[in-house]
Amino acid sequence: KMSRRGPQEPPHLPALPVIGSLLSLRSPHPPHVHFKELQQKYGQTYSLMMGSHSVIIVNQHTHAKEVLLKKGKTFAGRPRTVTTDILTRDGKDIAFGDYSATWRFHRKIVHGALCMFGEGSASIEKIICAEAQSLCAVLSEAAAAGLALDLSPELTRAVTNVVCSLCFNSTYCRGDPEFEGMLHYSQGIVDTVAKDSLVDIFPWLQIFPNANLHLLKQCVSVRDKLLQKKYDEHKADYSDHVQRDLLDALVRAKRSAENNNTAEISAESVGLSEDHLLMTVGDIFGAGVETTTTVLKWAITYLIHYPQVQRCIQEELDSKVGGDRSPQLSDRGSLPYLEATIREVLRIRPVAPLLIPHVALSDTSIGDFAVRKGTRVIINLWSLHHDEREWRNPELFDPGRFLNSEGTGLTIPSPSYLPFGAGLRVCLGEALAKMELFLFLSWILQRFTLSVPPGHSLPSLEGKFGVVLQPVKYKVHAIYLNASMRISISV
Ligand code: HEM
Ligand code: PLO
Repeated sequence: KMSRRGPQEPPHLPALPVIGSLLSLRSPHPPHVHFKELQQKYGQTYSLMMGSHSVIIVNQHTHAKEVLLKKGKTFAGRPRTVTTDILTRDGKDIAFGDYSATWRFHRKIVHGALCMFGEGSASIEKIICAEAQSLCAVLSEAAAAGLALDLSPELTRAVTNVVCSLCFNSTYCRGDPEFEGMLHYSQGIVDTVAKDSLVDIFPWLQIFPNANLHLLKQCVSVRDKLLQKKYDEHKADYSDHVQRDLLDALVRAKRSAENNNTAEISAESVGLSEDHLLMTVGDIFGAGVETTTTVLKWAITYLIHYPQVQRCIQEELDSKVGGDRSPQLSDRGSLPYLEATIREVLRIRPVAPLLIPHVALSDTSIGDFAVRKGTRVIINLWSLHHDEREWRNPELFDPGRFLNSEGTGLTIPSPSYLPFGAGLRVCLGEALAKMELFLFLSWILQRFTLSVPPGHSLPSLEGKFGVVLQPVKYKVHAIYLNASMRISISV
C-alpha cells in the first residue's frame, strides 16, 4: 500500500538516554524469539535504540527483500562492534567488513576461487567423499562396539578437513593436537562474538574487566597464530604456476597487485595487506566450519526426533542408489525427499536467525518508513521462517512442505524463505554447503540408523543462541541398516 502521507517513523520501543531500549529487551527468550513476539505490540517492522544506535527490526519477507534485494546496495553496510573488531582487526574481512572497494575486491577473489573448486571440477566432490568415508568409518567402529558417540567433534573434523583442503590444501587426522586446539578456540569465538551485546551497546564497558572479552581475545590470538603459520608456509613455497587453494589465490592477487604498482590498483589501495588476506581466509575457514557443522547437527537432531522421516530418506536412497555404491553429487536430482529434508532443517532452525546486521549507507526508506543513514537493520529470519501466514504449523518439522503434490519434485512453498540471505551480502558458501550437506547425510543414512541410546531422552530442539544457533550436546547411537549393506559398502 502506498502512503499519501509520505515517509513516517516506524513504531518505536520506549527508550531512555544512554541505555536505549534495554529495559524493554529483557526477556527469558533468545533475541530472535523475543523480536518475533514484540511484533504483536509494535507491528512487523519497528525500531529501538541499542545504546545510542538506532536499530530497525524487520520481521516480514516483503520488507526483508526490499532491504536485501531492491535496495541491496543502500543497505550493504555493516556496523562496527567491539567484538567483531577484535575478531577481524577492525573489519578487514568480508562478513563483518563495511561496504567498500576492498570488500568488493575480496568477495570477488573468494567467489572466483570457490567456483574453481565448485561443481564444475570433480575435486571438491572427491574431497567431501573422502571425509564422508572416514566419518562413516568412525560410526562403524562405534556401531560395532555398541557405543554411543557425541557426533559433534566427528562432524566438525569432517567439515573442517573439507574447508582445510579448500583454504590450505591440508587435512587433520583424528587426535591431532592442532585440531583439538581449533575445536576449543572456535567454540570460544562462537560463544562470545556479537553475543555479549552489552559490550557492543556500551563500548566503554571495555575498560572494566570482562570475562567474555578476555576469552574472545585469547581465542582470537590462538586462531591468528594458526592462520599466520599457514600463510607463512604458503608464502615460502608459492609458485605462479600452480594454484593449490584459496590462500594461493589470495597470495597471487597480492603479488600481481604489488608488481603492478604503475596501475591505479596498488596492493594497498585495494586492501591486499597481510591483515586483509589473513582475515579473509579466517572468515571462510570459520564460516565454512561452524555453519555446515551446525546444520548437520540440527539435521541429525531432527532425524532422531522424527524416525519416520529418517526411514523415508533411507527408502529413497535404497531405491535410487541401492547398496552397491555410495551416493554422489549426480544423485541429487533423484533424491528429492532428502533435499526437502535439508531445506526444512534450514527453515526450522536457521543457522543465522538474525543474519548479520546491515547498515543503511544513506537516507532511505523501508516500505512507508523513513530510515536515516547509519541506522542498523536486523532481518529477523526466524520470524520469516516461522510466519504463521506463510507456513502451516511452522513449528512442525515437515519436509513434505517442500515437495510438489505428487512428492516427485521440489518446490519453495513461500517467498518467506531466505536461509542464505539474498543480494549483495548473500552467503558466499551456499553451493559448497549444499554439496556437503547432501553428501554427508546421504552417506550416513545409506549405512546407519541414528537414535538416542536406549533409555536416554530425546535431545532438546531449543537452540543455544550465539553468532550461530547451535543444538545442545548429546550422544548418538548408530546401528547398521542391515547386514548385507555392511558387507557391500563397508568402509
Ligand atoms: C554470510 C548462511 C555456509 C561464507 C551468510 C549469511 C547467512 C549465511 C544467512 C548472512 C547474509 C547477510 O548478512 O545478509 C549460511 C548457511 C550456511 C552457510 C545457512 C550453511 C548451510 C557458509 C559456508 C561458507 C560461508 C560453507 C564459506 C565457504 C559466508 C560469508 C558470508 C556469509 C563469507 C559473509 C558475506 C558478506 O557479508 O558479504 N551466510 N552460510 N557460509 N557466509 Fe554463509
Ligand atoms: C565462527 C568462529 C570462527 O572462529 C570465526 C568465524 C568467522 C566467520 C563467521 C563465523 C565465525 C560464524 C558464522 C558466520 C561467519 C561469517 C558468516 C557466517 C557469522 C564467528 C554467518 C552464518 O553469517
